[in-house]
Amino acid sequence: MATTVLVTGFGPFGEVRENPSAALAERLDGEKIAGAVVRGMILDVATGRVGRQFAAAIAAHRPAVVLATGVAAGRSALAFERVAVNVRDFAIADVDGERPCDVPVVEGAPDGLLATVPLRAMLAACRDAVVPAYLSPTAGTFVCNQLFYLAALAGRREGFAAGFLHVPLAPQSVSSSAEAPPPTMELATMERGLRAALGVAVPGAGR
Ligand code: PCA
Repeated sequence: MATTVLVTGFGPFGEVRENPSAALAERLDGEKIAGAVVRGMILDVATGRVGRQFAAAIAAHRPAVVLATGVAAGRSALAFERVAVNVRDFAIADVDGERPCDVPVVEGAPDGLLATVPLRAMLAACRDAVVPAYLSPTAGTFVCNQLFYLAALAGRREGFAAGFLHVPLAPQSVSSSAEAPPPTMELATMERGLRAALGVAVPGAGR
């Protein structure tokens, strides 16, 4: 059976009506990268439901690699997250109106879990593809961090590599206003970086 890579994106939330991570997951769904089949899936920004949605995707696709993605307004480049923390502390409500404060993602589980995808190689691959990227020390404490934590924990149990990529806003999600807009990146550039990074994340590919 072909190796599968699961790429998740998130739907809209808060002021983000078009989430670029959803577009990326859609664009990559069904593609072949480094001999692996990519499955793209869009998850809801819902703290009470994202775990079940993710578990169903894992059961359906049995991936060797999971790269979850989400948008982070204000980021200027692709941000590969190093560490997921076992806390949910939301600055805004999720799409179900939930807003946990200082609640663990998984009760009794470790405080932090590191990404298990090859971050340095993925970063180098982005640089080779001329896509600005960096290693970020925090994915925040919202739903993206929650999913990253769940993926990192499940990956240790089930034997897949897990990572999280935060992307900038796309130009189409930023309305013109009198104030200086946040940094943006074209979707095509994000996609190029993501493809390059996945190309070295597939087990046995180019390492
Ligand atoms: N970004 C949010 C959640 C969904 C998304 O795309 C975050 O950074 O937590």
